[in-house]
Amino acid sequence: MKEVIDNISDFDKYLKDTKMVVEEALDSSLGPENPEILRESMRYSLLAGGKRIRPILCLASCSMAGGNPSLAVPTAVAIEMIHTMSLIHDDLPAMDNDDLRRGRPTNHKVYGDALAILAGDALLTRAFEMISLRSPGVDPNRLLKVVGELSLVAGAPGLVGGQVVDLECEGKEVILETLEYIHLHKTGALLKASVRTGAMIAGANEELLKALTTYAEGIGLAFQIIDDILDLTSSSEKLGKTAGKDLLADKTTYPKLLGLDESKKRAIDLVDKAKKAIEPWGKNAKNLISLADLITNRDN
Ligand code: GRG
Repeated sequence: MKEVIDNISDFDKYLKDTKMVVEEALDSSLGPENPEILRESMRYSLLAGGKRIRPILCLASCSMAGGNPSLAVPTAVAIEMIHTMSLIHDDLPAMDNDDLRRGRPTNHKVYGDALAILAGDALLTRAFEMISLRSPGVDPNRLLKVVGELSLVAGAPGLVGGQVVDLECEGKEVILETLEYIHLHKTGALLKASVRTGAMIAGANEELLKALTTYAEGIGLAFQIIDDILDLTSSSEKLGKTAGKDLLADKTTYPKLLGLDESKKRAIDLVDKAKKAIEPWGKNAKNLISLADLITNRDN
């Protein structure tokens, strides 16, 4: 495996190099699976591109906490597997019923609903295998913490709970508090865990873990606000998924409740607060600070 290049003086290079490390690790994380069609379906979604923001956050956080980011690569891969699983399931006819994801037909459009569900299941369980059985060189106590963190995030207290509330709210008037609940669980929880698990692998102390948690909570909500804005203002080509879906489905979003300008302002304020939480760590925090800016400035 290629060593993670940890160059904090050139963020663009850091991003490109770290993304390459993640892509290579994802590529070698699957197989041989039995039967082959399951492997194909898992690879189809896992290697379909994507910004890889969660694994990059995990590796950057590990570096900031003074750890060797190479040791966090299996966890970074696991997080991208959980994320990909949630996208596959979210796109199913029984959920959001979408046919475009990461610029390609959704998994169930290619492999059928049953295999899409099973590929998601296999990715979710492989994620925990990556951490518990394929993370050489990491203190098992730290790995146990990571498994615990991600089991909460992937389950009822996180992604699943958020998705259930989201489905229950379809076609109903939703207040800001409920919208925030959905976002914090569907999107914020995994982003937060990405940052926290990287630091856990590095053995971060409580003070740093607390600051990183505040940082992650800010960027997690900002990320989803920007997602709502982009759904309204961008195109399907740029997003790689169907644009304008929220409006069509009359979904409650930040722009719907607060307007575009106020939503953008809220995202910027959240990112500012997030950055402030880790600023005391100076140059070690530089990459995570640049990643926070990337979240508000992104166009897909
Ligand atoms: C079965 C454990 C389990 C969970 C499934 C379906 C579901 C529960 C939850 C849905 C979670 C979901 C799809 C949230 C949306 C999060 C979001 C903003 C996705 C887009 O993330 P990006 O922009 O996408 O990082 P890329 O493609 O760049 O990775």
